[in-house]
Parts: sequence; structure tokens; C-alpha cells
Amino acid sequence: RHVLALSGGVGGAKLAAGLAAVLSPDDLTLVVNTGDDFEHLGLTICPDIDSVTYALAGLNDTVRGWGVKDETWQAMAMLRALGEADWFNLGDRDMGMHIARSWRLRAGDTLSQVTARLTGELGIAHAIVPMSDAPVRTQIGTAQGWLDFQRYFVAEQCRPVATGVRFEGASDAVPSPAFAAALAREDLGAIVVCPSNPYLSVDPILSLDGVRSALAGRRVPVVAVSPLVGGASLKGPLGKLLGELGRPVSNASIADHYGDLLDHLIIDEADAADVGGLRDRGLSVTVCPTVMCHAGDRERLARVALIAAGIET
Ligand code: FO1
Ligand code: CA
Repeated sequence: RHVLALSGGVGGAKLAAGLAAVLSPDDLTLVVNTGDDFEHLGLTICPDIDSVTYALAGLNDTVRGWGVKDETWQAMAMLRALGEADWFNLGDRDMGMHIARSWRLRAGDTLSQVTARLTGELGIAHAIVPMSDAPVRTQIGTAQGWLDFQRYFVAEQCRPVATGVRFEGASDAVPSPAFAAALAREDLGAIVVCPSNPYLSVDPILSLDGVRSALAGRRVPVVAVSPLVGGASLKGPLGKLLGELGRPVSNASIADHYGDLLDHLIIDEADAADVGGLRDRGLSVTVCPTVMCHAGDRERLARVALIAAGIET
């Protein structure tokens, strides 16, 4: 049976790679957040698609957490010498990706077509699919007004207090063709929500036109891996954001946020104390190590998620 996985960058990309390692290409559709995308120096940059792509191609830099390993920064040095914006770091190899994507988009291909082509050229057999071909842009509400996601995340280092999150364009954007097809598949067996930030990485996907109702209408298990470990976010601004939005930094907030959509939550062994409260909400829960350092960790967690969903591998 087919598995539909929803992913953001970094943490999500690791589980996406684990799922790709244990499922055949026919059995998996990886739908990726594009709310973090932006136009910069004439290039279209899709950080989460690239994180998933680099993770599946074995090209990801595991120390930095984003971009390509063995990266060099000569183009960036030249851009700086030319007085161009240098707040967003574009490695030389990574820049090749942005150039290839940008010219093909400009030539009229859709983001789905471009992503299929570039991932295929890198030898990836699994489907990495943008959530939508229409632009959706995540913005963070702050005292200075609405900030574009990368301005908030990279330029401002998530320092401004967040008062809200919005996804410009989402309500008019329909799911990409491959996402819509996966949602409608007769043989859909499970939906896996990767350990990405629910507010910043998964919500953009859920806020697309028709996605929430399509997911709720499918009688297949929805399994999420919590992005929290030991009552804190492993990486990124989830902990800070939860606090600013007035919610406890705990798995209860993750469960509340996904609400009725969710059937099963996988939480880290450091949060085993949360199990009772989560089960009281009617969720089924698996407790296991969720920190993914090595390929073995990613595959093991992928198998745990599939077992929770009742999928045999
Ligand atoms: N994150 C940073 O903190 N600083 C950067 O300069 C930076 C550059 C960058 C370039 C390409 C890319 O694909 C990702 C990049 N990221 C950078 C990460 C990115 O901003 C975030 O990881 C995601 O958008 C959040 O999921
Ligand atoms: Ca359901």
C-alpha cells in the first residue's frame, strides 16, 4: 500500500530519507513544504525541497543541517565583493541547483516538473513533490509587521517575538498534481507527518485549498513523529515559537495542533512521561528514540512509523 509523507526541511528530511530507504519508489510520495521558498538574487530558492533532495541523494551537509556537503563559497565571496546581499548563504554547489531550477521555471516548467527532473538527474528514484506549483509564502507576524520567512529565520535569526504565522497564497493554491493524486489513491495506506515544525513546515501544506478535508476524508492512519525531544525543539525555533504563541513546549501542544487529523503520535523516549496525557486525548502513542544521527536511525524510525500505521515493509 502507498504511503504519503508530509515533510519540511532538516528533521523531516531525515525521516523522508529513512522512508525512502525502506519503501520502494512505487510505494512512497514525499510531499514537501514550499512556504519557506523565496526569490533571492534572481534565483528561486526552495530550502525544504533541497533539504529532502540532498538527504535522499546523500549530498546533505549533516553538520550545518542545510545545503550540500563539501561545499565551497567562492560565488558568495564574489557576490560580497560586488556589494550584493550576503545575509543568505549560497554555496557554490547549492547555487548550481538554484540556477538549474530558476532557468527552467522561467522557461515555463512547473515546480513539479523541475523538481522531478532535478531529483531524477541526481539519481533519486522516489517522488519528491512540491506541495503546490503555485507560490505560497510563509510570513511571521512581529512588532515590525509581517516578515518573510527567510528574513525572520536567517536575517533576524528568529529573534523577533512572533505574534502569528500566515501563508500568503495558500487558500488559493491547489495541491500539486502528484500530491493530489496521492491523496486520491485507491491504495493509500498511511499518511506520515515527518518531525518538522507543525506551525512553520506542516501547516503550509495543510492550509492548501482542500488538503485538510481530503486528509480527514481518507480513512487511513495518520502518524506523526513529534519534533520535540525532552520537551524542547531539537533544532530551530519551535520551542521559542510555541512559547510566544502561548502554548506549552510539550507534546500536548503538538497533539492539540494536529487535533482530529492525527491518529498516532511517535514521541521520544525522553518524553515518556507524556504518554498518559496523550492517550487520554484518544491518541495511540509509540515511545522510541527519535533523534536521527545515522542512516540506521532514520530507517529504524521509518519502520516504527510504518508499523504504527499498520504497513508491512
Ligand atoms: N539557514 C541559515 O540559517 N543561514 C543561511 O545562510 C542559510 C542558507 C541556505 C541556503 C540554501 C538552503 O537550501 C537553505 C539555507 N538555510 C540557511 C536553511 C533554511 O533557511 C532553513 O533551513 C529552512 O528554510 C527551514 O526549514
Ligand atoms: Ca483520520
